[in-house]
Amino acid sequence: MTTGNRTFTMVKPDAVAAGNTGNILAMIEQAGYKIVALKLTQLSEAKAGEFYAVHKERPFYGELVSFMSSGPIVAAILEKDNAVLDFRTLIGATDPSKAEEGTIRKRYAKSLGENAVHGSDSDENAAIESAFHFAVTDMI
Ligand code: 3AN
Repeated sequence: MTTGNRTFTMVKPDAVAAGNTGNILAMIEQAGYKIVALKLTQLSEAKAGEFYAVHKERPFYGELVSFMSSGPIVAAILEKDNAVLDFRTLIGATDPSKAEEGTIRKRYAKSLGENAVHGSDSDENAAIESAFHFAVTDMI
């Protein structure tokens, strides 16, 4: 894996429940990403807590963990040049009311908490988050 060409994403429980998984994956592919690993899964509260441990001290941590374990998610590893930064642009601002037109969150996010999609914020976290969800043998 070349540094900088992979990112990790989750279609969050709100978007999976609303039937938007296919549309979101289509937007991702149309933006030039190749899907190199993909699975439908559900996080336990413990696993969601571990995934978001960096936010442990934040006031929304409990809400975030309970939401992220509330239903199925779709986890994926995506490949493209400049994957992490370009994907942050594609998903848009954390708060969908501040997200640019044409972004995934502008189109599909409900609120700051239920914001449709996750995207890694650095190459280092992309690698950590990918390894959290996938074995090397799951990746193409
Ligand atoms: P992003 O997902 O854009 O990287 P982070 O890392 O600041 O945003 O936050 C992680 C997740 O925590 C967000 N995707 C969102 O679901 C949730 N979150 C962030 N801020 C809030 C907030 N003020 N209230 C509720 N949930 C929040």
